[in-house]
Amino acid sequence: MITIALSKGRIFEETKPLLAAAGIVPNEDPETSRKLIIGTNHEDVRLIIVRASDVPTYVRYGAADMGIAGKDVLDEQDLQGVYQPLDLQIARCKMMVAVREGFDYQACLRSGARLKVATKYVKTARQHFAAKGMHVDLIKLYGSMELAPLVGLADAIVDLVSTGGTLKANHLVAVEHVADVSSYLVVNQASFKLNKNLIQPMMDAFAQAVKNRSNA
Ligand code: PRT
Ligand code: MG
Repeated sequence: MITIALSKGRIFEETKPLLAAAGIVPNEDPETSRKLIIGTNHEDVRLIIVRASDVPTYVRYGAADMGIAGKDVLDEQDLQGVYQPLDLQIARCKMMVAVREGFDYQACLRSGARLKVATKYVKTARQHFAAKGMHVDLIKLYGSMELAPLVGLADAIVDLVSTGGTLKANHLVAVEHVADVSSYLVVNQASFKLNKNLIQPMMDAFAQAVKNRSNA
């Protein structure tokens, strides 16, 4: 039996066609079902529904054999014993630095002022600003980063941007690109060795589906 850890929402929706390409169809929709373990048409494959940021944990400890998680999430975690064999190119977005409209980020950089930055992505943000030689105070948040500059908690945020609608609605502007983000297949290394006969064909089908889509 192979267990695949997924989060509901955009990752589940964009994973469905990849599963279909591997001949796997979930028995239920996690958006409407309250079940956390979902069977599939394939007797050897089941799905578990977890928080996006918990996917690497389930895979690392082998409670799931494989999973799908955003690069944003993966880069924040200890991935010992986990392969990241395939960029699925789904749930794509950009990680950006954003500030309040009218805040002069460039002037702030030039003056060498110490910036307060609120983010859920502390590790990634620390690396980004360190590489630029910037001194920042990082403030860890768990969500709604867009609020922080509006109420004086921070000068800037590091957050994901997709359409840009959320920034706009909150009078924020993106001022710097941190990283392109997409979701990756992650596989427990020990499970891979034990279940190669099941996992390898699934990985090949995902890879082919990603390739077909990028050629389409
Ligand atoms: O919601 P929860 O706290 O459980 O976890 P999560 O937010 O990490 O999960 P989920 O399902 O919302 O996102 C899963 C993955 O999708 C993330 O880890 C990213 O890799 C990817 N992804 C792609 C995004 C976005 N696009 C995205 N736009 N994740 C979040 N957003 C948020 C962003 O943080 C911001 O608040 O959407 C808002 C901006 O969107 P726009 O379209 O207004 O720019
Ligand atoms: Mg979310």
